Amino acid sequence: MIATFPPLQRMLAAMPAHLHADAARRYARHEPVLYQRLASLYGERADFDAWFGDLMEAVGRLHAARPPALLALDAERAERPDWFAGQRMLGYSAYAQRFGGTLRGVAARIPHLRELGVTYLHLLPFLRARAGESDGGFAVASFDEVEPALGSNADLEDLTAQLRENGISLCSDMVLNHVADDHPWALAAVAGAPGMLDYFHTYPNRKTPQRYERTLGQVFPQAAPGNFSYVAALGRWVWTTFYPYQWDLNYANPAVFGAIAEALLGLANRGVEVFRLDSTAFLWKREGSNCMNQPEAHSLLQAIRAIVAIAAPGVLLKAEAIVPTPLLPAYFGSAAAPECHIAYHSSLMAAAWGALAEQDTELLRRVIAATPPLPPHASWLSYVRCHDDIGWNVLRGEAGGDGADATARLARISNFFAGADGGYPAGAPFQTSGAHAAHGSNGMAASLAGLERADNEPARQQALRRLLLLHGLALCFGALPVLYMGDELGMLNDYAFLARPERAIDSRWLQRPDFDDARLAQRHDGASLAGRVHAGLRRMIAVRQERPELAAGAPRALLDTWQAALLALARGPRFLFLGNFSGAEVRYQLAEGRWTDCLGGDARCGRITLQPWAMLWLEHSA
Ligand code: OTU
Repeated sequence: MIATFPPLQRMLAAMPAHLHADAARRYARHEPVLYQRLASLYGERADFDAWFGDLMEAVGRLHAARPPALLALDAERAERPDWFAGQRMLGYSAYAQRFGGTLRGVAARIPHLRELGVTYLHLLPFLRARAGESDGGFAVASFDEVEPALGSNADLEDLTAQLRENGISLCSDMVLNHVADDHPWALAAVAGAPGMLDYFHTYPNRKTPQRYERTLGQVFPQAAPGNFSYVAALGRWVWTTFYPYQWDLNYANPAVFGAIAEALLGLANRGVEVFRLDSTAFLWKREGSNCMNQPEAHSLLQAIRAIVAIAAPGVLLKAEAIVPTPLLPAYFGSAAAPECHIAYHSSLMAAAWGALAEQDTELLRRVIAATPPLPPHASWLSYVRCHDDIGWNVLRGEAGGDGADATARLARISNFFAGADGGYPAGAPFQTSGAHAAHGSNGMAASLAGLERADNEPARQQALRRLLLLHGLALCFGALPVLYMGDELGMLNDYAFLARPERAIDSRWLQRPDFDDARLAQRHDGASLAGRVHAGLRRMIAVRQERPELAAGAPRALLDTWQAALLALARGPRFLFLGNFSGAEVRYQLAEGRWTDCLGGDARCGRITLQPWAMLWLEHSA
């Protein structure tokens, strides 16, 4: 009668005796939140306690399977719970296929990452993906198997080990919200296997979907309109927030939670140190709401955090919640019930681009002012670009301040990046219904900053300044900054996707080029554009590494500049970031004393001038 044993006993029985004492201590600490959150979601079920016991047995089994090197890492990280929030942490994000061809090819790029100072590599989805189009791997067909075109599970274990030896943590996506329509769970549902339909949200007709649609938003209104798809093989409507082949999982079913938790721990045991929890905001559906950021979604994340804290305590969770600024902090949870260690600050990213477009830092200042201090052992993630669009909707609140028309304002920004009126950007609107609407913008950072269109040296210099300005802010803000593959070399848009009809509808492919080895070879050539970008970034990264006041948790303060285009961000009493987001010179009165230019210029004092799009990193030296 094993099911009547208490859950702790069942967990311990699944692991060898030498792991018992530590595991029992972690269990005592995290079980209250875990049990409470899961009981709040599933406690009404008659079999809840038996299910919870099964879950803890699985957790014990997966902890027992954790390789010794990772157990050692767990112990080391427990000693330094802020290890990921320091000023030496630097991330890099890439598609494995684009960056290295295969996982082995990625391993061969480690010297490039080390030279940049990277300590954290986010490889976009590398698990077995749906056959055919797979939303860049975000339609996962197996959580237990590396995509065969990229390599094997053994290659993944080799890669994580090599990265670890080089001081780089591997971050993997964990696509929680949905699976591919050819994932075994979906196939089993189609085959009529008992219980499998309940892994998904399905409906016999459009009645219920239409009720939900009244309050739902749309992520891909052009490429994949609506949130439900008719699946002929099922004869039913299926909830598909993203593409029709990505079936949303039903977290009201505890079996889904258990399966996902086990999949995550399994990957952690292969050496994944950080999980990017994809689309975390969408996990729970509630009629009459937009089905984002629901309290139950937070309960699910807190339960996952507790399981990780028990079974793989060195592992980090990162929230990918692309939501308005006021809704972001909840993804860190609280001291009593922590959630994710790291959260994307997409408002900061979007507002920085917005500031370039408007030549005004108002949006940016609003976002920074609305960013609360971090809870202990947590970090924002800052970035300039990623594989997705720059989503403008997260800024509706800030853009609508003081009675402004948020839609019109964001549409102007979006049009600007599409190159309207002969502006410098070479970008594309994303999922926008017209010039008066705003959804997102796409393009590589360098193309959006003007490098693609620049046809003379002054234009190139200004584009470079804009590119470095945005990266400078991401590096100074107080976050884990993550570079996007190719941006370190000023790589430009890739238009090849337009030739493939199934991709042409999704301009995010603009920013998914193959890594350019020719540019890589130029990185030390100061006469080349790649070399200029690389050197500029390297210098900032090196300066940041030496300054603890730039760490994620260190204090920050916005200073008044009395000029709309100029952002002044103080980090501690001595460090000052100044950024001119306009094409005109701006002046600024420095506080008394001498200021060293950390990026290599002359020392400054008194009233100074910043050239168009120029940036200064100053340190008070008197
Ligand atoms: C995430 O993105 C991924 O980053 C995308 O690449 C995937 O297409 C998507 O999930 C589905 O797996 O909703 O909360 O607007 O920002 O799709 C995050 C486009 C998401 C992305 C959005 C996003």
